[in-house]
Amino acid sequence: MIKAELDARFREIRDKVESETRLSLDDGIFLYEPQVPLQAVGELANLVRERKNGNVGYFNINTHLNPTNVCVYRCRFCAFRSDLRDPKGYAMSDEQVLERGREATENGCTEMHIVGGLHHQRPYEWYRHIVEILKQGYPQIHLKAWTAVEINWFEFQTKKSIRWVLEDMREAGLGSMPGGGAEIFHPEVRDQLCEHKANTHAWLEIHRTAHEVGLKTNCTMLYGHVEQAYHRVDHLMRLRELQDQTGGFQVFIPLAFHPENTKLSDLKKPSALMDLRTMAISRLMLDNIQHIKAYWIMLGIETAQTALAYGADDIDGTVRHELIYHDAGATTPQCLSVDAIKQLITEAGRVPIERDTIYQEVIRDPSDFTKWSIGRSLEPVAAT
Ligand code: V47
Repeated sequence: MIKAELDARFREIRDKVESETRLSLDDGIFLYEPQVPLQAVGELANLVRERKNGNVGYFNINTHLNPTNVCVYRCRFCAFRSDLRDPKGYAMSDEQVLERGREATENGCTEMHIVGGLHHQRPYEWYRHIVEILKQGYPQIHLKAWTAVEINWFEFQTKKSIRWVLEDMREAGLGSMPGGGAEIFHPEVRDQLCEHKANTHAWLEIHRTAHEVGLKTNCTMLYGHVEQAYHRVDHLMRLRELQDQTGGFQVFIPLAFHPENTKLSDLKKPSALMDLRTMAISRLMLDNIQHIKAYWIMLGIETAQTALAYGADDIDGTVRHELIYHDAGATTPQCLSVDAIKQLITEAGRVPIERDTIYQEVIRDPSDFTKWSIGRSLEPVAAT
């Protein structure tokens, strides 16, 4: 495309964004063209970000729990999974699970992010029991647990419906669902990455049902491996379509592929430029999802900070015990202190606000940091 055509096409998109007109599949693909300056895409995304979320940078205090890494599936992008008889394989005891709850409470965590492998020999009741004992022991902590891939596995194990599984898990203590397992929806790519696990239809139906029963969920996209721009934008459009129907997604998290120790280790990790472009295009395409998360564990601290000016308004949490990215070669720290996370948001020119999992303000007891209460809902904070 010659420069004049390129400029005219970009102006068309800018007019759409300024007038709050929805972008098309072709618009999204065009914005991935390397000749379209990244900074210009970022400026547009920042406009939307400030319109939707003002000058705020959200974070939470959270911890991860991966009760087992043993998994029946062999996704090519995963460095975390283990075979049943591999010495690396583990499954936690109740004591180990409860110890994590105790540690989370001591650290003032408001959220536990719980996901793991689909263990060949652990029944549905084992997964339910983990949620139940944590909720009984530590009722204040929100349990954001099980991706749609796990829910799909529980359906298979129990021979019950999605709705039954979700309602049963909620009764045990499930608070919301994380966004993992989405990878890339387009079958041309999904079949190359993880042909056996929950397909696109199943992933979307599980999130639809979660929204119908009143559970909030998150959504993700794994990029920077074998996919093309078309597949990424198609993925975003499928999420946008479901959100039009249910409104149940809270936040979108673009996840950059980390190749180390995976079956795709010959690929290069996506560049920071690709990370920022994907962040910005996600913000522009997903006009109906309130938040975009720059997951610092996977992006690195500097890119996550920059992403706060490229469409992101959330940085995830302080995090503890993260394994999925660290097993795949992430060099980010294991966790950040609350002061450090506030500092990185402030340094990026944003105002740090601690949220809980479902975007309510967290008010800390000034005399005891580990005690907290829930304040106002933070949805939505419009620019003034
Ligand atoms: O589904 C696995 C991805 C996801 C690799 O909901 C990999 O708030 C890159 O979903 N390189 C799990 N990515 C993580 C996830 C998540 C993270 C943070 C916040 C939330 C949320 C959700 O990680 C998997 C997969 O898409 N993944 N292996 C890898 N080697």
